Amino acid sequence: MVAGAGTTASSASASSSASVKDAAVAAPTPLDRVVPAPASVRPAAGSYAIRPDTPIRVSGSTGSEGSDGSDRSARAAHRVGDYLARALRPATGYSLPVTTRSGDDGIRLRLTPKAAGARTLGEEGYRLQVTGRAITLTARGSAGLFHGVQTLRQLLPASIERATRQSGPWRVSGGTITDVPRYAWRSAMLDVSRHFFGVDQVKRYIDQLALYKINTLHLHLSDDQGWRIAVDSWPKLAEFGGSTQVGGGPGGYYTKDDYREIVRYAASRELTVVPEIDMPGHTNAALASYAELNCDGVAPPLYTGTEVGFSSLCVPKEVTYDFVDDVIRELAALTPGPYLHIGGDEAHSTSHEDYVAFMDRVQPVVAKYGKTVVGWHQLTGAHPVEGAIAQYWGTDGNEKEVADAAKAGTRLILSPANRAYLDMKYDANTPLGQSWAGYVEAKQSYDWDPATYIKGVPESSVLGVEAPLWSETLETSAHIEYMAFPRLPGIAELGWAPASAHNWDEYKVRVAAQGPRWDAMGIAYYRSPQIPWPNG
Ligand code: TNX
Repeated sequence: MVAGAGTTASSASASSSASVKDAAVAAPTPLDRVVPAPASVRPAAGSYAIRPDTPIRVSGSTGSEGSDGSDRSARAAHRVGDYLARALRPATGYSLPVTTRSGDDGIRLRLTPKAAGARTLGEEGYRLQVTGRAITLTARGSAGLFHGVQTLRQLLPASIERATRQSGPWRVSGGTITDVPRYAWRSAMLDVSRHFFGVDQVKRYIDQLALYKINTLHLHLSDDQGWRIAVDSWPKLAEFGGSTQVGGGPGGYYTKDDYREIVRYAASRELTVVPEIDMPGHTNAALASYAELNCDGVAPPLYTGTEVGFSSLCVPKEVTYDFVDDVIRELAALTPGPYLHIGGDEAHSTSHEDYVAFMDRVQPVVAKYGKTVVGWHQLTGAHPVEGAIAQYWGTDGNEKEVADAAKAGTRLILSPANRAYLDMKYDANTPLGQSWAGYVEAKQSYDWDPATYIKGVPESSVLGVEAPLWSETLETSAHIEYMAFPRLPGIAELGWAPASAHNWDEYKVRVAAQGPRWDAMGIAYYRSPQIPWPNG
C-alpha cells in the first residue's frame, strides 16, 4: 500500500511536470531567437497559430496594378509562397493552399517594390508582422521575401523541419521584425576540385546555406587535382582533367547542363553562383590535360595528393591566353551572375613578374566577357583592375598591400583563414580538416569584425564575408555538414546582423536553438562544447 501510494504520488508528479514541460515546449520561440540576429525586433502580446485551413496569400504589386512589374512581382511572390508551402506541409500535414485571393488572415506574403514604407528594406530586407489573425511578410524584392520565410521557419518549433507529420501546435510569437543585411556579399565556397561533389550534393548545401540568408555560392571549379566544368573548346579539361581526385578516386565534372541546373537551383534560393577557375597556379589538372599549356611541352601526370604551389600555367606562351580566353568566354556565357573568380592564390611556381604579367592580361578578358573580376588577395600584389574584388584569406590582418589596394578602390571579401575557413579542425580531435591556420572552434569563428579585421582598410571597401570549405579531407555531404555546422551560421551572422548585435554569449544561445532543427533536417553537425545545446 505504501508502495502503491508512493507510485501514485510519483506518477501524479511526473504527469504534472510533463504538462509543465509541454507548456514550455509549446511556448512559441521568442522573436529574437533567430540566426542571423535580425536588425530590429519588437515583441507584442499574442501569437499566431498555423491551422489546417491556413491559406498562404501571395500578392505582388508595383502600386500600378496590371503593369508588367506587377505581374513579375506577383509571380515572384507566388514562387516564394510555393517554397514556403513545401517547407511547411510535411510536418504540419496541412494543405496550406497558395492563393492570390486577398484577405486579412492567414500567412500573407506581399511583394511591394514601390511601396513607400518598404523603401528602407532594400532588395534583401523584409518586415514580418505577427498578430493573432495573420502573419504578414512584406518585402521589396523576392530575396527579401525569401529571407523572411527563413526567419519564419526558425520561429516555428524545430519539428517543423521533419519530413513526416508532427503534432504541433504551430505557433509563432506576436510582434514585428524589421530586418536588413549589414553586407551585400554573404558567401560560402565549396571546393569541388579536391573531392568532387555531384549536383544533388551541391543542392543540399545550397538549401542549408539559404537557411542563414547566405546569398552567394562560390564554386572552386578547378585545381591541381581536378577540373570540374565542361569546356567545349578544350574538352579534355573535364574528360581527362576531371577524371580523378584526392586519394585517386574517380572524380567527376559538371556538364554544362549540370552547371546550369546548379545556377538555376541556387537562384531559386536567392543565391548567385560565382565560378572560380584558379590561375596561374593550382592548374595541374589543366596542364595534365593539354601538353601545349606547359612551358616544356610535356604534360605532367594527374595529381591526387594534397600539396599546393607546384603548378603554373606557362605565362610567356601565347596559347595560354587562347586557353584562358576560351575558358572565361564559355564560363561567362553559362553564368548569369556578374562575377568571375580567377583565383591567383599560392602561385609559388610562378615568378612575381610572370604573376603580374599574367594578371595584367587575364583581368581584361574577364571584363571583355562582361564580368567583374574576383581574385584571392594575392591579386593586390599585382595590379587589380578598377572594380576588382579581392578575397582576403590571411590570418593576421597586417597585409599592407591589401590595405593599400583597398584605399585605391579594390573592394574586399573577408575570409580570414583562422576564422572563416570551414576546413580548419575545431580542435586536436577533429577527425576531418586541416590545421595550418590553427584550430577554429565556434567562438573563434564568430568572434571578429569584418569591418576592422584588416588594419588600415576603409570600412566602405568591405563588401562582406565568405566561409570557404576546402575539400582535401572531405568526401561526403556528412563531412561538409560536420565542418560547416555550427561555424557557417556564425559567419552568416557576421555578414547579416548589425555590428551592434555582435555578442558571443547571446549568439551561442541562438545558435544552440538551431541544433534541434539540424537534427530534424538530418544535418550532421559538430556538437561544439562551447554551445549550450538544448538537447543534451
Ligand atoms: C589554402 S586559401 C588554399 C587552398 C587549400 C587551403 C586548405 C587558398 C586561397 N588556398 O589551396 O585548399 O589552404 O586549407
